This record gives sequence, structure tokens and C-alpha cells, in this order.
Amino acid sequence: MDLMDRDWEKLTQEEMKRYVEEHGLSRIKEYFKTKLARWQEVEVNIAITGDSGVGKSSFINSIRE
Ligand SMILES: Nc1nc2c(ncn2[C@@H]2O[C@H](COP(=O)(O)OP(=O)(O)O)[C@@H](O)[C@H]2O)c(=O)[nH]1
Ligand SMILES: [Mg+2]
Repeated sequence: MDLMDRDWEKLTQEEMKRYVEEHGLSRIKEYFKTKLARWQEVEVNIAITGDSGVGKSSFINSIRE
């Protein structure tokens, strides 16, 4: 486990503790539901590089909604 994992774990523990203190243990399911859905809101920038004709445009077109 590297330092970043530890930091993240500590932050998560503190956040969970705060949530339980505020909302009670019975609402913990909501906490995880919200927490696990957060990845959907994260903005991700992707760069595609490569030689001409290797399929960059096709790849970009296929992953676009
Ligand atoms: N066999 C194969 N051909 C592909 C694939 N992706 C793209 N191509 C073909 O490779 C050619 C070049 O693709 P393109 O997306 O224009 O490449 P770009 O120059 O990197 O943008 C096109 O004729 C595509 O149909 C693939 O995954 N497999
Ligand atoms: Mg292209």
C-alpha cells in the first residue's frame, strides 16, 4: 500500500465517521450509494496519439456517445 492509498483511506474513514455522526449508522447505505456514483461526475480528459492510419479517428468515433 503506498502513501496515496493510506491518505485516501484516512480521508474516507474521516468522511464516513462524519457522515455516521450526522445521519446515523442506519443511513450508511445512502452514503455508499452516493459515494460510489461520484465517478460518473468526474471530468476526464483523454489524448489519443499515434501514427497516421493506425485507427485514432475510428477509436474516437466509436467511444463518443
Ligand atoms: N483492422 C482494423 N482496421 C481499423 C481499426 N480501426 C481503424 N481501422 C481502419 O484503419 C484505417 C485508418 O483509420 P483511422 O481511424 O482513419 O486512423 P487515424 O489516421 O489514426 O485517424 C481506416 O480504414 C479504418 O477503417 C481496427 O481496429 N482494426
Ligand atoms: Mg484521423
